This record gives sequence, C-alpha cells and structure tokens, in this order.
Amino acid sequence: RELEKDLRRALVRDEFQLLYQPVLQIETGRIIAVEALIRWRHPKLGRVSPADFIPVAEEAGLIGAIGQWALHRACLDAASWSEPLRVAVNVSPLQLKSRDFVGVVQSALQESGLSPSRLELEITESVLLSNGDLALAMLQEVRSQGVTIALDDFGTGYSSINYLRRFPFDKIKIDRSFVSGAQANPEGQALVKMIAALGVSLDVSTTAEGVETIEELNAVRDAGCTQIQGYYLSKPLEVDALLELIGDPS
Ligand code: G
Ligand code: G
Ligand code: MN
Ligand code: NA
Repeated sequence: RELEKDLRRALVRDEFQLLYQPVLQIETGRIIAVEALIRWRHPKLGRVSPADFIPVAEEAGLIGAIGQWALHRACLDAASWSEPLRVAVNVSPLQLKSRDFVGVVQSALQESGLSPSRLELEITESVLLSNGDLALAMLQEVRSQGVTIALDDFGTGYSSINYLRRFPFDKIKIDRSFVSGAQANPEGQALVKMIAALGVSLDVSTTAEGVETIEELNAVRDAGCTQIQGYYLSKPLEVDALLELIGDPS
C-alpha cells in the first residue's frame, strides 16, 4: 500500500505535527487543558487526517512509534508553556497491548521535565474490552505516578457500567454525537444529563466534546457537564496560535 510506505518514512522525515484544542472549565471560564491532535503533512497529498492514517498505522505496526512521538512532542511542548495547562494525548488500544508503554510514558515525562499531573491519556472504551488485564495494570501504574486518564468517545462503545467500577480514570469525555444539537434533541440532552450525573457520582469530571454553538454550551452546562471542548471555543490550533489565545508570552 502506497500510504503505508509513505507512513514508514513520515517519522524520520518529520512530517507529523500536533495541533492543540483548548478545553474550558465551565465554572471558571478558564482554559485548563488542551487535547493534542496529530496531523500528517504528506509531501504530495497535503494534510492527511488521523481518521485516515491512524488505522493504517495500527495495521502496519507503526502506531507504537507514532504514539511515542506524539507523547514526547506533547510533553515537550507543554513543558515550555508558562501556563500550566494539562495536555491530553490520544492513546491507541494497540499501544496498551505492548509492555513498554509505561516506559514510553515515563521517558516522555523525564525528557521533557513535565509534571506527571499535567499529562492526561485519552483512551477509548474498547481498551476495557480487549487486552484488559495488561492495559489495566499499566494504566494503574502511570496513574499512581500522577498521570490522569480520560475515557474518550464515551457512550459510543459497548462497555457496561460495571467495567467503570474497576477501571481507574479521572474524566469522561462525552462523544460529540450526543452533544450536537443537544438543546433541540431531548434524547441527546437526557443522555448528556445521565453521563454528567454518572460523573458526579464517580467523582470524575465530564467534558462535552464537539460543542459548536452557544445553545449547545448552555445545554451541556445545564445538564451538569464540567468542561467543554469544541469549535465554539476553538478549533485545534498550531502552538503559536494557542499561545496567543492563552496570552502566553513564551
Ligand atoms: O483531529 P481529528 O478530528 O481529525 O481526529 C480524528 C481522530 O483521530 C480522533 O478519533 C482522534 O482521537 C484521533 N487522533 C488524533 N490524534 C491522535 C493521536 O495522536 N493518536 C491516536 N491514536 N489517535 C489520534
Ligand atoms: O475521537 P476524539 O474525541 O479524540 O476526536 C476529536 C475530534 O473531533 C478531532 O478530530 C477534532 O478535530 C474534532 N472536533 C473537535 N471539536 C469539534 C467540533 O466542535 N465539531 C466537530 N465537528 N468536530 C470537532
Ligand atoms: Mn480524544
Ligand atoms: Na472523543
């Protein structure tokens, strides 16, 4: 496959880039975190979406190296900002099948000097179903060092509420599909409300993803979500634009 061949060279050719999308704490109105979202600047195709190349990377056995690059880049970037924002990095379920994952996280923290409490790992519910025990042990280990864990795309998978009890996590990210048009969609609104209440009872924060309008912001705030992320606040930004937004002089 052509894309796979190019992907093998993309790391050494430095073709990957991280964009950062801000996350706002509703109560304080402050930006408290950013999510790192990878982009591939392909020499001929231009920007290739991760939705297109991450699955190829997973199949080709390249996701470990790309994931390692993203963790290092995100920690180095965040360590250089004067605002102590938390940085969230997406982790493929395949990365949690490999025993070296804990070491990869630790070396990213050590080489950057970033405090572990400023790193968040975003994992999806599917991790809970496959490769359960190893993934669980590794997540527990990094979490005991202060790294936080977010459950991404919550509500779209198949995990039972029962999994949540034994799983160590700090945040639920409510999938955009429940948030879009939430104010005009009683079922979406009811689900967002239910997940926000689940967050309260589990003592974890709840981020509504994909908030694009003030109406959606009001709806998810009224439903009890604690944080928002989405185009209403900001699209994913290059580092310079992010620093400008948060007023960071560095
Ligand atoms: O930013 P965008 O909407 O194009 O992202 C599309 C998908 O790619 C999302 O599901 C997102 O979680 C995933 N993604 C973005 N960056 C990374 C990354 O660094 N690693 C992994 N595994 N997935 C990522
Ligand atoms: O799967 P994950 O939640 O990591 O993916 C986040 C994806 O959602 C990224 O591709 C990001 O670019 C995209 N995204 C972020 N905010 C919005 C938004 O407000 N609307 C839409 N349509 N997509 C968004
Ligand atoms: Mn994510
Ligand atoms: Na998500």
